[in-house]
Amino acid sequence: MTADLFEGVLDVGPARQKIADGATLLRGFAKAFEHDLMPALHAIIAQAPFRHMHTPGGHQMSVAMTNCGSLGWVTDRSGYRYDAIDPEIGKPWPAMPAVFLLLAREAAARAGFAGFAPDACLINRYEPGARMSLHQDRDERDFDQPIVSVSLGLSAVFLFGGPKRADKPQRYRLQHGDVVVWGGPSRLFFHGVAPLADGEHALLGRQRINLTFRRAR
Ligand code: MD3
Ligand code: FE
Repeated sequence: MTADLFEGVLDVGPARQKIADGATLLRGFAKAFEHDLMPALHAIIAQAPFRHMHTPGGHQMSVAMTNCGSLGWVTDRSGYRYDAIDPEIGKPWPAMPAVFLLLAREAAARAGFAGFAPDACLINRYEPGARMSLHQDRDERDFDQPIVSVSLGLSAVFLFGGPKRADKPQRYRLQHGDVVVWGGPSRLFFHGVAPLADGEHALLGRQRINLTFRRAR
């Protein structure tokens, strides 16, 4: 990426914003990958369609999900876990496309996590009204590995709390192309997404898609 050539030469300023200890916001970072990202995303969805999973408590999630990579995150009545098999299809999740891996690696490297090699990408689809309540991501084996999130389509208000559920969340508007790398202490902070407001995005229409890249094992 051009920005890398200029790193240390030009001040990239607001392009890289530290939002917490270990958390880095890269505004618009994914836009340079958009052209290859969209067809890769469509190919995944064709093989492993979005579905509304159930929480262990029996509630259906308002966010629809699918995965790519050698492992996918799933939830059902028996709990949360990573699984190599898509339970809807009974087959392995689609492979992680090269452009997904490249985007995740480059973003992680820019945030100080060189060598990030995700084995799972959870793909979340928000339609107007969909939300994600405050939670921690604790189903991965090694919390020293960061999580890289990529926002596409309609913007959303991201709620970013602290190490305790009761910590009052800060609100960040995440827009199309924004990438956040969550490592260090922030890796285990509570977070969520406020109900998606209605709107129309030029590329994605009436939805927000979030990719989260993880090292599950
Ligand atoms: C902070 N997804 O899939 S991405 C999730 O927008 C999830 O779909 C939200 O939370 C979404 O688990 C938020 C930002 C995010 C992802 C993982 C994190 C923030 C995080 C892990 C630790 C701390
Ligand atoms: Fe999460």
